[in-house]
Amino acid sequence: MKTFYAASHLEHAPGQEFEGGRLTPAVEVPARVERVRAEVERRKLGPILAPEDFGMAPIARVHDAGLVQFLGEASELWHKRYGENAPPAIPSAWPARGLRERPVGDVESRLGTYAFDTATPIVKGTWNAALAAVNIALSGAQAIKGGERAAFALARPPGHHASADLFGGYCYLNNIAIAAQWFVDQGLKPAILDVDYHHGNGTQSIFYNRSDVLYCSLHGDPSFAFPHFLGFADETGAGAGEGANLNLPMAMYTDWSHYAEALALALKRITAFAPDVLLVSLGLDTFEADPISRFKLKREDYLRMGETIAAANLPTLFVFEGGYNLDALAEITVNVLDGFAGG
Ligand code: 6XA
Ligand code: ZN
Repeated sequence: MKTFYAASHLEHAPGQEFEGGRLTPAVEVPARVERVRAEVERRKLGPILAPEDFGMAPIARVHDAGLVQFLGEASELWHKRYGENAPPAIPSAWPARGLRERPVGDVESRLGTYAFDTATPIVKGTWNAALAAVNIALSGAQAIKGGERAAFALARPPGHHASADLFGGYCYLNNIAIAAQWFVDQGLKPAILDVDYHHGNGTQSIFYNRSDVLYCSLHGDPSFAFPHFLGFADETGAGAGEGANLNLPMAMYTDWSHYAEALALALKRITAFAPDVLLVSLGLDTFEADPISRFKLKREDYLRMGETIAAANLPTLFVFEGGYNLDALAEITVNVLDGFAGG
């Protein structure tokens, strides 16, 4: 299986996020991807390739022009306002109910308009890293279109929380949604399976009114898990998209036996949708010792996960998302991919 990787993610290292009432050390760190890359090499999964540059057009198919413009200039505006040595850009006020969005305001107005949390800081290298992550996902998609059975987009920063006009949850541009839209534009029918611990609110909302892309997500129930405000079971799609969104929120401490049942349900729905390609938001934060999540999957369960996904018998693009236990992350990521390859 081909892996797509770019070193530019190393420059996206905010170091801290605002969480639990204080600045805390970031968990979404460059070492995540570096360790996975080393494990891909060690276990000889296949070649590691640099992405191609697909330009801005595929991004514009999914994201609002104002968000894209802002992300591209946010760091510069922030440092003009607060100085060269200012900490990473984090919003401190939002146009919540009754207040007016300011997509053309100053850097604080635009941060509040386009960000939905305080965990997604912007630094100088953020924009280049976000663009590279998109190109990584698109390069994986192109490999699939070229006939590969599977590909691994080792993207960072992750993407599934970013909607058309909001960034948050460590995500700036929605890598997997951009790849799914690219498949649609190539005349192919994609389904998305999101196995990250967190609901992919961005991916859901991008395709919520559409019948041409199926979104299925397995995640911690938003009544206790981020992103808190989307991902409930009664969100089934709207308008033409009614029935093309499946949320399977699960209880705290869910283990493989329950997880496997939900995964089987999701794959049944995916098979019924009869897609040409499957895209997997591969988050590994369902692991029992993940520092920010509360599921109980074990190292060997990820091999089963890969085998189960392979049984759907679809060309499959894996796109890296969350997962923060640095001791296990590389092993469990490659377990999924190995399980798939052997399944
Ligand atoms: C911020 C939590 C962000 C979760 C990010 C993630 N308090 N998403 O792993 O999949
Ligand atoms: Zn996650």
